Amino acid sequence: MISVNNQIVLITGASSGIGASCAKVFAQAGAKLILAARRCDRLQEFTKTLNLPDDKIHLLQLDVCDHTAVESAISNLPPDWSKIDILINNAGLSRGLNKLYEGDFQDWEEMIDTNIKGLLYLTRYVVPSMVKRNRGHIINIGSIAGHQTYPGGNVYCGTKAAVKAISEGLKQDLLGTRVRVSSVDPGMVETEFSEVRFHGDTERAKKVYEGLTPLTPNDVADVVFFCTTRPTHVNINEVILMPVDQASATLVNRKL
Ligand code: NDP
Ligand code: 8X3
Repeated sequence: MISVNNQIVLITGASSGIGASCAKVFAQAGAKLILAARRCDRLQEFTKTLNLPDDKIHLLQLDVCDHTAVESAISNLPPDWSKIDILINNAGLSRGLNKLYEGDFQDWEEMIDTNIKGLLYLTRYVVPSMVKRNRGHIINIGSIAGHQTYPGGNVYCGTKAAVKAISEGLKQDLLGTRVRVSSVDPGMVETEFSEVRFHGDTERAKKVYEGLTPLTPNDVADVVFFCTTRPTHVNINEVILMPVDQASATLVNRKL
């Protein structure tokens, strides 16, 4: 196992769920964290719980969909923070569960802009420096939804299938460098994900996890950490992890 002590880890979507858990796990291992999200107040509150000295934490209020903002955030990092070792492309969301032919254009734009274009922007601005230094690791948070499509999942599943293809493409394009790429693809994880999907309908969101034991965001963060701490000649390409209570995107064991 290699150490991430003092490595610079940029996590998008660190104000909640899987991103916040990744921040905790890497903080405990001594990494220096750049945490990004749109909700700066949430990020600041969360950061207090990490109890890190100032030289171990740098916050970015960032909408990953904003191409110019991503460019500016990365190119204006203070010199001590500019050499990113690990990029965790986690920011993402689902919106709605409508049939495709009844879909909402704004929901589509949001998912495509965040899950695909946002991930691409971060990758485009962070990876060149990794290639130059011949070191680094990109972790893309994909999903079981990128492997299996489910009713109403249409566009969200499409974005996660794109993440899968982008991770594979990036791995090929990085061949000949020491830069690593992993896609970590979870099944059901209880976070704010379903609340966001159902536009704040908490009752409907709760039902998604009712009667089964979902993954926790920490379970996913552990796998991300595992990928980054393998010996430097090892690349974990893809991990699919699911709750024991889930057998496929749609087949779950629910005791109600
Ligand atoms: P949460 O809703 O709990 O967290 C999503 C995070 O993404 C938040 O921190 C949010 O921060 C951030 N985010 C969303 N849009 C943007 C944006 N435009 N710019 C910057 N940050 C953004 O959900 P999860 O933790 O579950 O989701 C994390 C990732 O995991 C997503 O990519 C999701 O698709 C994936 N995933 C989730 C699964 C699940 O069952 N929960 C399963 C498989 C994959 P803020 O709103 O402050 O910007
Ligand atoms: C989140 C998992 O199955 O709800 O990516 O789409 S699922």
